[in-house]
Amino acid sequence: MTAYPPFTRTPAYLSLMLHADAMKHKHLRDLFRHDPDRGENFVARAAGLYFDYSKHIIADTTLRLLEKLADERQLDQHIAAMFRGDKINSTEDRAVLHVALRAPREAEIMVDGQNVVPEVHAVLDKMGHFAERVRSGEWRGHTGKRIKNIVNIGIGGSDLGPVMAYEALKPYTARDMVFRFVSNVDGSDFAEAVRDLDASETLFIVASKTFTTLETMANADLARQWVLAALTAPEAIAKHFVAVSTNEKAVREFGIDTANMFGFWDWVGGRYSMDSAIGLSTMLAIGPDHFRAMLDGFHAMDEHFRTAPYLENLPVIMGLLTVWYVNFFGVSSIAVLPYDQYLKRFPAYLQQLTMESNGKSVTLAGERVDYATGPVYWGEPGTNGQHSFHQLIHQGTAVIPCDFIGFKHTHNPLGSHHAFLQANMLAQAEALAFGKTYEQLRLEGVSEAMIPHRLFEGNRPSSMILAEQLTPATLGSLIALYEHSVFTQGVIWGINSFDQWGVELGKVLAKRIIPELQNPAAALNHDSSTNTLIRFLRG
Ligand code: G6Q
Repeated sequence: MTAYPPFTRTPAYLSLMLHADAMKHKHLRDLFRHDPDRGENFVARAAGLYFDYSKHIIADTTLRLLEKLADERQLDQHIAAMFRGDKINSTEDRAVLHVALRAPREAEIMVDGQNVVPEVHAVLDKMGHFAERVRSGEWRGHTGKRIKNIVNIGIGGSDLGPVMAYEALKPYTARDMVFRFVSNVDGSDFAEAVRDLDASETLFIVASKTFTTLETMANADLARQWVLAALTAPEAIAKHFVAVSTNEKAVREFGIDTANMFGFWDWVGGRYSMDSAIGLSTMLAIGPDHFRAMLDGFHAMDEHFRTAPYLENLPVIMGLLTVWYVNFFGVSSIAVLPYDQYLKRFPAYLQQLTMESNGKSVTLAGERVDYATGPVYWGEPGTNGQHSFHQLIHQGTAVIPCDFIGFKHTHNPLGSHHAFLQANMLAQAEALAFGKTYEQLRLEGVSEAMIPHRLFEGNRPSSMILAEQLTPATLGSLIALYEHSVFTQGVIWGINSFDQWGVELGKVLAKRIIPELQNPAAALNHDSSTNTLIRFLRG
């Protein structure tokens, strides 16, 4: 890459500053009035997704300037570098190749002189073979009983993706099996997950890239004790535990046969790993064919991101719109509102993907940024959110751009439910954009005293992401859309979206506090608040 100016020194940034001053005085009502075809023009389609971004406070000029910004920040070269396997995660000296996890068998992606695609497919084949054996009942537990229960033990990137995908793809899952997910180092999480399960019918997947994570190893130990308490024989472990990890040695030391270990690589970040072997629970739930369909959905979006011009490119448009609001409108949070109950864990999954990736305040060169970076992502499925927090989005003082996600067809066509759901989604976006004016309220006979309370200013931006149905392929495209949008934002801001040093300090401090809690006589040398709290908790 040739030298290029920092974000706030690009000519496009300065033009966008001036342009934003003008756009802040525009209302979506006027933008739609002046361009009646806006709802058809500000639309992009790719990989089975329809993306309407017409209800954003933008004009053609905004898009041209954002395109220029992407150019000046050399986004295309960064995209090429990621797909090429360059070590763009410089603080960990790693390539960033989640796109290789869904590359077709014949593709070639080189890391350190070696094509990684054959290894990816070898692991997928091994996972497929294993999943078929468990699902068909060929793989038996220690006492000869069929495995009916799968418990995934993992945390963060080794949990949030698998839980989300299991919930999202429930209509495709083996309904005669039970799937549970244990993440927290709170005994209650494990206790509740196994309380009604029979150990002889239960398989644990210990999912941990490093196989050293405190929470996961503590839960894996509990699981081992639980299995041994029921089945007594140490050989039972081999039938009731498999591992997903990059750390073969630690897996062996735990007592899991490495023949039952599914590997992945250091170029897969935790929060980008749900389509690697970390997705073993997903494959067990939906079967290998649906899992591969999900990978195809990811890949379709990858190809679109890699090749489409900026202003036809869904992840690029989405990422640039985020930059537009964060850096030129002072927006600090984005709501994700899936109108599909199966996506109930999608906002939680996105919290990690977006905030662990772009919650950074130094550039790749180690300089402190003098502009805002990653916004807070949060949300809940509609229509539930409408009866709780939407009030603030409609009438609060903060502008919170929303991502609405909806589907033409439901998996459960019951009564008029789906029409009610879709109508509510469209109505929310309409109300946010256009609001309700003083004149409208007056014509409705609302009293002068009540008008300020019932006024909807509108001009609240939102995107609408639609697809035919929530299928494995659609889910893959949707996740890849957000992954690449996050990357686009990171490139514009000049930060490393793929490390997570900010989670380290707390872990180190916790290790020091554990013995202090367990030993009431231990001397305490923290601040007076932490010391007093430790004394309170050790009782
Ligand atoms: C994700 C993070 C983090 C990680 C967990 C679990 O990008 O690195 O959420 O996934 O800390 O790590 P292990 O898989 O190594 O147990």
